[in-house]
Amino acid sequence: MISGKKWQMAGMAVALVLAVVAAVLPADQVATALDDPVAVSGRLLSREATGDSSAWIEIAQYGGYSLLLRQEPITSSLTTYSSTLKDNTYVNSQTRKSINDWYNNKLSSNARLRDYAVTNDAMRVLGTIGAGYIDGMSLPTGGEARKGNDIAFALSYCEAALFCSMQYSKILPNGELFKSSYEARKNCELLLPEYVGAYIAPAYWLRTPGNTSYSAGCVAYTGDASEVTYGRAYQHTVTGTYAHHRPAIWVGSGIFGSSVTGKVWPMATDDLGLGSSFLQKHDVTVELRATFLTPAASSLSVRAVLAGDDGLGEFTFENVPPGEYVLYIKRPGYIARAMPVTIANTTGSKYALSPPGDEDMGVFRLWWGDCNDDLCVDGRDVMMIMELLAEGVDAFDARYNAACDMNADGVIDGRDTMMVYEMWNKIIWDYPGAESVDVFS
Ligand SMILES: [Ca+2]
Ligand SMILES: [Ca+2]
Repeated sequence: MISGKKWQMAGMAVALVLAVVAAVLPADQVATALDDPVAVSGRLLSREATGDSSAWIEIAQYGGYSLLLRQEPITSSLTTYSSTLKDNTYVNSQTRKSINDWYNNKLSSNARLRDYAVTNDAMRVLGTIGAGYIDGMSLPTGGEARKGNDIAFALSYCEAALFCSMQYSKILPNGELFKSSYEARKNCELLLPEYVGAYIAPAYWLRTPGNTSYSAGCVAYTGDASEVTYGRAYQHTVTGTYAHHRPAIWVGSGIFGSSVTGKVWPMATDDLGLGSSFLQKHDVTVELRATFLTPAASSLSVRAVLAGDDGLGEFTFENVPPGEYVLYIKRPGYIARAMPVTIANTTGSKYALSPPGDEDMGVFRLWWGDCNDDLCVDGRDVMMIMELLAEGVDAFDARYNAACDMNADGVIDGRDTMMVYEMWNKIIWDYPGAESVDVFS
């Protein structure tokens, strides 16, 4: 139950935010409607996750949908807004034509982006000049959209101002300037090509017309010799100016995949006064691998973190694409643990993984004694310890091997040997859940 005091504090926080907004923004600033899309900051979808040759940036959310903007323009070449230079309507523009051609003909036909793309109403909300900043807000309409015109589209002026720009102005040269939101600026900083301070061309065209018949909306790198105009959304860029075509698209947020968590034991907890570098040698690494022998990409490889007093650890993966994986858990000196895992194709799911049966009580417990990482505990592991023991190797020695110091006390000695005997003859397939894992491919 939330106490009255907390409610009161929340109310004060809202009042404070409103007061700040009111102080900064001029009177003609129109607040966005409550059910408008909300700006979000810079989740990147990799090339692998989209099947496109560029990564994409999530710039806004609406219900279970995400508005994505392509991190790179369609082509590196700069192009005018329209072929006649005088026509500033998006429907006839080169920008729209190029974006449609890209979506229908250039993007791979089996790109994952197509699996999540949905229809939208962007062509009905192009945005107009001087009508405030809620004019031109597209929404997803949820239909299947693997192909078709205007599934991918140029942002409107208001979408650029609110979701991906550093600053925005109504009309140059005398339009009032506003600083874009934190989220919009973070997203703008992610755009490629990176701003290097010498660009003379606008960054990308918008679908909103400009304030004269020869101008269109645009987000500029630089545009005015007397001002710093990096990342500024304009409605006054001449259609004959050269700029990029950069598509946006509404997708189901399920494209970002699921979060996957679980618990492991035991973690090393005492750094012996040697600092974090000592503990890192004993880290528990957790991966979601395609096969047992295929190391995971960095996005699917994490280190467990301490989650309790008794060496309990937990791991978390974010944005896991749906698919079949081998969960792979490894601490030096411990038998690698593995289990087949299926991540289903559903929006925003959370998976808490645990081993089958009662033996582990929901925790992926690791068995010690496998110094040479051959997935079984036997005399060869004892031999490895004996060699270092004979030379008195400890944590200060360059030859220190964490896999032979299973109790992580900084010394390789008889106590580690005893640990090997405790798990004598255990093999990876003895772990609950690991019976069917193919460790040879
Ligand atoms: Ca072994
Ligand atoms: Ca030891």
